[in-house]
Amino acid sequence: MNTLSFPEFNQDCFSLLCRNLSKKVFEKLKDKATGNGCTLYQTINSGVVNQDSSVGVYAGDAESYTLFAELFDPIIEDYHGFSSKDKHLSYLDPSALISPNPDPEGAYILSTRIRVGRNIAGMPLGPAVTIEQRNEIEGQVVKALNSLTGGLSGTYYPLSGMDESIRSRLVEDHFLFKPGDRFLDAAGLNRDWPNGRGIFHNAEKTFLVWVNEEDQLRIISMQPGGDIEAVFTRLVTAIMKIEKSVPFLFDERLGYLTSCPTNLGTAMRASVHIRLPQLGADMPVFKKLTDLFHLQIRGIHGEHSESERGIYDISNKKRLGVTEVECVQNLYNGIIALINREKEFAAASD
Ligand code: ADP
Ligand code: DAR
Repeated sequence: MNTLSFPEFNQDCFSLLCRNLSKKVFEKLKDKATGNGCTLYQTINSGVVNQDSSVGVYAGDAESYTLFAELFDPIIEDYHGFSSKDKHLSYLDPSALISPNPDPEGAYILSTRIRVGRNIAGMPLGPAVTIEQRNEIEGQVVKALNSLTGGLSGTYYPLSGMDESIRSRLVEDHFLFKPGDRFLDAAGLNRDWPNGRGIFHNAEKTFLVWVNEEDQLRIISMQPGGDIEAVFTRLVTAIMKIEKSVPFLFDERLGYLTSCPTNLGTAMRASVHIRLPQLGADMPVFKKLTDLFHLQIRGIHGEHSESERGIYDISNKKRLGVTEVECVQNLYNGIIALINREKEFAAASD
């Protein structure tokens, strides 16, 4: 057991960890461990080592969310606006969307991607799995994926032994995860890399599944253009088929459980790559608009990356306390507002 002294946080640390870990909570939790041996030390290490974290904590298993609730609950409320008395509801019906293609001419939206994180019921989360458990997860998930038919049928490519030029091209083309970053590393999510990790995708690369990255599955639907309903429909079909043979880790209150608390609930990130050069030149206005629709701005290579050529990754920020349909509808409504403002700025500059 790691006997921990209260961590030193820099003056400019703004993570949800340093804002919510009081000395009182620390003293209460520092000597506790879950049935899988997950400790407070492991849970907070990423945010202690990386003081530029936005969140700074990762759960090692489902039990961590109850054993360390005095730290996780305020972080969850801070990020999602979801209190310890709230209950998550899931609603995965694409027919409930009101989302005709917002950019049929393709003047703004380059591509649409919707992903969910999932973990396996009965297994620890990534920070606490053993190498044997991770291999068992890979085997179970790949068996389920190889049974998919029609437009979802495809091939699994383990990261171990993958040709470096193929791997880097898949990352560059936005299909494959980047090698685990320092935040994931300090959380124990990169252990035994690249063992047990890989990617499944169909021939068109419109349906993909990441295996054993930050979560045990990242189920992804994506395609060029702005047909959000088609992307969502493909994703829901895939989720329903996979869940028939792979039991997902689900909590009545927190929804689908993930290692990072920002992904709890729907564990869904619905995004577009969208060209907004005028808005990009006025970030205060851009941010005000995205905040209004609970949207997040990322760079062209996802988290911790920069935009290029005025292209941004815009996605829903809230994932818990909203349904999957609301995540996608929030994104859609926000895109309409962003495109309209971009047009106004362009007209004004003519
Ligand atoms: P995640 O979305 O899985 O949490 P990231 O933000 O790191 O992880 O994004 C993963 C990859 O998905 C990155 O290469 C990113 O460029 C790509 N991506 C995200 N949204 C889109 C999109 N709408 N179109 C194409 N690629 C996208
Ligand atoms: N680096 C972590 C990321 C938090 C949200 N993103 C995830 N889970 N990929 C941080 O605390 O900044």
